[in-house]
Amino acid sequence: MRTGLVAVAALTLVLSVGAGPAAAKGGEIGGSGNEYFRSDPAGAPTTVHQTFGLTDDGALVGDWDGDGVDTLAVRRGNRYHFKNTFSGAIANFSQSYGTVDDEVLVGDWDGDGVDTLAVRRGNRYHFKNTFSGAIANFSQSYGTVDDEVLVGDWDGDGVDTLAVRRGNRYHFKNTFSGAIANFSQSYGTVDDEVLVGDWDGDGVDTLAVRRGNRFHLKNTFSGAIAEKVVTYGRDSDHAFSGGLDAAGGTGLGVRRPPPAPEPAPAPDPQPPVFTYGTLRSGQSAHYLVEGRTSWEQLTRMPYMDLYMIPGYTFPWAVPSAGEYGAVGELMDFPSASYWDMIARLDRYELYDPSLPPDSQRYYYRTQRPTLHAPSAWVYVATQRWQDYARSSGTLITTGDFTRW
Ligand SMILES: [Ca+2]
Ligand SMILES: [Ca+2]
Ligand SMILES: [Ca+2]
Ligand SMILES: [Ca+2]
Repeated sequence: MRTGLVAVAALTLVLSVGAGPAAAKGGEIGGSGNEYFRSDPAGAPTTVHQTFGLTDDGALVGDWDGDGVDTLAVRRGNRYHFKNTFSGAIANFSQSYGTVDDEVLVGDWDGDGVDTLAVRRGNRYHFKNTFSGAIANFSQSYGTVDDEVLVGDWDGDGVDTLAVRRGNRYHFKNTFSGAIANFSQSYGTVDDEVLVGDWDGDGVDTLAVRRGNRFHLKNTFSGAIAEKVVTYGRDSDHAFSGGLDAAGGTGLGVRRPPPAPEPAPAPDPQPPVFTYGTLRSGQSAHYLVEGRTSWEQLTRMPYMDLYMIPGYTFPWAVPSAGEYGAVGELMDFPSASYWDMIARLDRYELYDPSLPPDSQRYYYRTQRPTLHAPSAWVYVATQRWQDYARSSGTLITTGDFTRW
């Protein structure tokens, strides 16, 4: 995949050819994500890969500076942030227009080569020819409130106008007055996603339908057969159209949804036990587990301190804010004997799993992460013993009972 840097260099080359009519058309791109991929009109592999805005922004494409290149804008409420290049995170300028609930359209309503906004309310459209001021330059009623609306230059005069879709029938309007369509066309099916662009670079915008990642490009207003079929992007992408250069007609683009988060691993039904005191290798109670483990690993348990308490010869695990934590050994047991071993350790620690933590004699058993296991059983001092350890005990500063 080519990088954005390469694409910008290519763009500079193209710009010297000279500006032509804007070619991006229509409404918001839809979907989510802040990664955009663009291709040239021939449907070549990605020539621009751009990251812009936030994943939940509304997104639009248009020629905001009249150089013949269609670029992105993002919408947040009724505020629009326009970008004139394919790289960099900062918008070139911004505009507020309409309300947060308006459906927004992009087109070149006055034929000056610059795309601007329009908002739709029901079947009434309020067109703006500049990027400042709240008042529409003119308005038009067309079609019904239920119509899907498209924008394009259907007659090649450089001015974008509306079309409405009803099922798979499209009613094209070349002017901003009058209720009667200039002409109509049937294309594709009622379920097709439709795009508008000048696929053949003759200055006239026509339809394309998208099925999965295949785009059926139509260059005329009659006949059911696509002149060209292009494969681009992924089924899960949201598609749009836009011109990458001044001369070559409209290309395809996709907005890619952010990757789904990795599913959390299933919790270990038999996590290892983190031993930090007398159960450790060489310590007085190690005989309870010696020769019965399936796996052992020296490790640390962050956010756990070890204390000695006067009158006792074994350490007490006390939750703390310390990232270094307690040193100990992870011990796992064969699956067949696992719960027998846990029961054996519970008895040794005087832990009764049928009682809540505060009802335990010394310790309660809970799970905590360690450096070498996402979760491990650990016997933690009950709240009463935690308080006593902090007030009257001695912190094992090394975190290691065997080196204290
Ligand atoms: Ca531009
Ligand atoms: Ca314009
Ligand atoms: Ca026109
Ligand atoms: Ca055309």
